[in-house]
Amino acid sequence: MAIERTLSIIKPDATKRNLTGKINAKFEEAGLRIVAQKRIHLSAKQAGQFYAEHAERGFYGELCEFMASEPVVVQVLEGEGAILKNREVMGATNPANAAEGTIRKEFALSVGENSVHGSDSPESAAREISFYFSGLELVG
Ligand code: RTP
Ligand code: MG
Repeated sequence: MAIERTLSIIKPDATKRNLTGKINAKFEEAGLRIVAQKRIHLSAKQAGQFYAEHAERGFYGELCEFMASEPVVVQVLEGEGAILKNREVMGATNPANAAEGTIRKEFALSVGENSVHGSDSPESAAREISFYFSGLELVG
């Protein structure tokens, strides 16, 4: 399988509870290398731009408000099949459906406050990485 990069976000519910290190350990144990990482505080407008694909969904306003409520850690993960591998390590969107050992099973509070985001395709990974990072910030 090819080496890929994917965009990950450690969401406000997790940064607030000091879970960044525990979540990063899960990525590293799965063979995902953190090649870029920074802590930022999104405005609701920036969160809205990032999640534009969900603009018509009922939870959009709540999602944008939540993502702007506290700082987040945005990061680029690299590894073999990183996009799918990261989704596996994250677990299902709703923690009630997430498999044992996944980040969302262990740490998520609800379907909305579910601790992590991960790109869902090569196209979204490329778009989402360039939303937060310049080429100079990516150290392979
Ligand atoms: P993500 O984009 O954050 O990695 O999560 P995902 O692919 O598993 O889920 P997606 O369908 O893309 O939804 C994006 C985020 O919106 C929030 N959400 N809330 N209240 C709800 O029913 C609901 N559904 C989704 C979650 O924070 C989800 O991760
Ligand atoms: Mg998604």
